[in-house]
Amino acid sequence: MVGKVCIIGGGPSGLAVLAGFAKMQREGQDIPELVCYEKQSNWGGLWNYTWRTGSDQHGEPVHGSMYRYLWSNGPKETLEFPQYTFEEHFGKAIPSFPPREVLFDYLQGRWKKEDIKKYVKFNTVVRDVCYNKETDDFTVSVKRLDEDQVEDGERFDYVVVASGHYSVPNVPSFPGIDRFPGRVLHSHDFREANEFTGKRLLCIGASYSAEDIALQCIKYGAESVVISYRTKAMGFNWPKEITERPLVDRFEGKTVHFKDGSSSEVDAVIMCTGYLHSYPYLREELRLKASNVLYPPGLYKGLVWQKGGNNKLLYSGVQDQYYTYTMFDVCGLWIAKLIQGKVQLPDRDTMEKDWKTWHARCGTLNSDAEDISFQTDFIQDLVKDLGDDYPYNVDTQEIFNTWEHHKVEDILSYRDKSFASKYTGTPSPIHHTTFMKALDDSMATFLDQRKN
Ligand code: NA7
Repeated sequence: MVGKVCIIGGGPSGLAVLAGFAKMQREGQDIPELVCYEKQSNWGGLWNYTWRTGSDQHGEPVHGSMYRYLWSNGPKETLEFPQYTFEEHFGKAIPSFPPREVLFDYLQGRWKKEDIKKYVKFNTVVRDVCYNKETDDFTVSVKRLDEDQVEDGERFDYVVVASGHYSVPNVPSFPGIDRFPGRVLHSHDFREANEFTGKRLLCIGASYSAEDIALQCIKYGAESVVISYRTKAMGFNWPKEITERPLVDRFEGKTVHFKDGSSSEVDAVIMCTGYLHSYPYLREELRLKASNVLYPPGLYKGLVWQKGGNNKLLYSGVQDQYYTYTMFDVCGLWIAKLIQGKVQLPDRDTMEKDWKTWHARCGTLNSDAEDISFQTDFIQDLVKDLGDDYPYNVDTQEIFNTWEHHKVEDILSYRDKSFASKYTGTPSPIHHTTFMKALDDSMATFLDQRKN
C-alpha cells in the first residue's frame, strides 16, 4: 500500500481528492497517510474570500481573486454534487444563481460531511517539491507561516498539485499606461465595485472576468465601461453604459486610443487579461506550462503528469472550466482510486497518444457548445474508469446550452432564470430580487423567502 500522499492546496480540487479517499476509507479500505498543505488560514481556495490584495500578513502573494458581490455566473445545477445536493444542504430548493457566500457555505457542508479538515495543515506554504529517482518518491519542503519556520523536507510517495490556476495574474503592458493618471489594476486585485461608482472604466480582455466585472461595476453605479478585446468582441446585448472596442493601441493621459482609430476618456483601467499557470515550488521537470485551456498538454487523463515524477505527480483542477465542482469531484476520486491501485495506467506510449489526442481535439473547438461538449466527454471518460464508485450522470450540457442561450438573449437577466436539479428533479425558485437590483449579496438576504 502507498504510504504517504501530499496534496498541495485546500480548495475545491484538493479537497475533492481528500473526499475521494474518505469515501474509500468509509467503505473499509486502508488509505495512505494524507497531508494537505494550505497556505491560507482557512480552506476554500478562491472561495475563501479575502479583502487583501498584493501580499498577505506573511509577505506571501495573496491567493484570492474573488471579489465582493460575486454571484455564480453559471447555473448552480451544473456544479451540484450528485451525492450532496443543494436541497440537502439548505433544507429547501434555492434559486439557480447564488452569491459567493452561499456557494462557499454549500462547499463547506460537503467537506464537513466528509470529515476531511483533519488532513489539512493550514498556514503552510509549499516551497519545494523534488522527485527522487533512486527512491521513486518526492521530498516536499514547506514553510510554516505562523512560526516563520522552514522545515526539513518530508518524503511522500505521491504528490497532488491542486493549488489552482486563477491566482497569478497575466498582466500585459500598453504604450503610455505608465503615465495613466488613474488607478490601473488586474482583476485579481478587484474587490469592491463601489470604488468605481461614477467613474468611466476600461476593462481590457473579453472573457468571463471582463464580462462580469463590467456588469458589476455598472450595477454599483459606474458611469460607463469600455471593454477592449484582442481577438473577438463578446457581442452581448449590453446595456447602453457598456461598449466594446478593439484592442488598446496606446494611452495618452486619460485618453485611450484603440486599434480601430477610435478613442475614449477613462478614469480607471482593469486588466481582465486572465491568469498564468504558476507552480514555482515544483522542480523544472514537474512543471506544467500551459495557457488557460480545456486540456493542458502533458497530462494523461488530464491528471497524470507525463514528463517527470514516474506517474506519481498528479494535477487536479488545471483545466479551464465550465463544469467546476462536479469535475473536481470526479478528478479527485479518480486520483484517489489510482493511488489505491484501483485504476490501472496503460503503458507510456498509450498514455502519450491518449493525451495528445485530447489536447489536439481541444485545439479545434470553435464555440461554447463545442467546449461544453468536450468537457462533458472529458469527465465521462474519467467516470467510465470509476465504475460503481461513481454511479452518477453529471452531464448537464442541456442546462449549459440553455444558459448560454439566455446570456445571448439578455446579459442583464440570465441570472434571473431558474433550472431544475438534475438529481432531485426539484425546480429552483426564482430569486426574490432581479440580479441587477440585488445589491445585498449576503446569504441571509438571498435565502430569505419572506421577501418573495
Ligand atoms: P480567461 O478566460 O483566461 O480570459 C482572458 C482574456 O484576456 C481573454 O479575453 C484574452 O484574450 C485576454 N487577454 C490575454 N492577454 C491579453 C493581452 N495581452 N491583451 C489583451 N487581451 C488579453 O480569463 P478570465 O479572468 O476572464 O476568466 C478566468 C476564468 O474564470 C475563466 O476561465 C472561467 O473559468 C472563469 P484572447 O481571447 O486570448 O485574445
